[in-house]
Amino acid sequence: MSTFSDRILELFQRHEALIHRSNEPLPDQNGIYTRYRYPILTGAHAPIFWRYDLNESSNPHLMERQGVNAALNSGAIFHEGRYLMVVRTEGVDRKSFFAMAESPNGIDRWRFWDHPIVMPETDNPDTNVYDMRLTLHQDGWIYGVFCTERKDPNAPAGDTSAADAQAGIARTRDFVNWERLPDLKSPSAQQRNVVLHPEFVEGKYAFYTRPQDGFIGVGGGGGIGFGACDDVTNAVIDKELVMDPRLYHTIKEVKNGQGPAPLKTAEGWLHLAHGVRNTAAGLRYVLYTFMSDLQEPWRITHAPAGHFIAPEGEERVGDVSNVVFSNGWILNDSDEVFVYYGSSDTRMHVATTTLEKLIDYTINTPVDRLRSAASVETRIELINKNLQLMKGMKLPGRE
Ligand code: M1P
Repeated sequence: MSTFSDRILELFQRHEALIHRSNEPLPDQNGIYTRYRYPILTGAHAPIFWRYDLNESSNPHLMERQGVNAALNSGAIFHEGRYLMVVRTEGVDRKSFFAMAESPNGIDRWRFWDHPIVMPETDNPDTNVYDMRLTLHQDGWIYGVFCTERKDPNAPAGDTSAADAQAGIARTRDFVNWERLPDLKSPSAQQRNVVLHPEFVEGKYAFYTRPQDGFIGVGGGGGIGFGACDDVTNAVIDKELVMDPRLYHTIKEVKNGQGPAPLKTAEGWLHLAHGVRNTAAGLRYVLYTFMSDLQEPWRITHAPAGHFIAPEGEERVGDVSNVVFSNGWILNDSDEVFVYYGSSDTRMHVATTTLEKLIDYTINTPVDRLRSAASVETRIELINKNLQLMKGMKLPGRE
């Protein structure tokens, strides 16, 4: 018969085996990025001592007392040579909280730090916090902008799900101590997917926003917005410009949102975003990229048609199925890019690529010409160019 301590040992051994499982790159799919066989973080990666009471007298059956349901939409940063994520961790009580995780290579062996982040509250306590975007700002601080959700004070009696989403702002230098600043104020009723731009724009702090009338539906609002404020410690955006609107019959027909903070490149600001469309099976979330002007980051210069990453295989299924969502990516010192994305609001994955490839993809992929006939025209141009080049080549299927 195994003793209580044997069973604890076994729990820790199984957990260590999970953390140390090497990830394997999957065969090249599209020349743009590499996907990996396993998710990089799941609820099961949460430390044993976050979930179990290890005291035999208070937990003789060694039960999980505070389960972790999911590890999803995580912010990311490459900081002093360290690959770090601020993970949206969700307890089985449905409350999300932030927790730091670290990996030696950005791909595998992700391990949570011993304690979750203790995020200070404002005078109006958050019911739920999630989806933090990290920005190392020109002012020297590392900012985390996240969604703070509270019960809608105007909800009719008996409506226990109406909520109010706003952008919470906090800053840190060490990811342990966080200074909470007042929530962003903007002309929109609600906000989600708000991201701080890394540099001052015309001397101001600039934010990507996502104006929305309601909590789930964006209503008459939507699109990726852009707005600026003088003082980040009392962030008030007076004017919000929609820089990337929702568009009929595209991947961002229903809603969209900025992903992580954009990367500065010689060609412009490189952005990653999510787009949502409706289907008979519910909403489908995919990722897309675009480039904006270096001096006027609200002005989009390149916008490839369609999705960059869409849910595949097991990514399609989870607590909210058919979703990929990214609020974190890392550019390391070797110009490698690690795109971190959550699948179906359940687990985290990575796709790796390079800055050069992402720029090439974003600049040279044809735009969405918004009609089937125009899409066919664009494809026929490619086909005809290729058929010329293929003349004289010995290719399988073309003998
Ligand atoms: O459930 C899918 C996603 O829904 C929200 O994103 P958006 O505001 O664009 O609809 C967020 O709650 C996100 O966390 C979640 O993955």
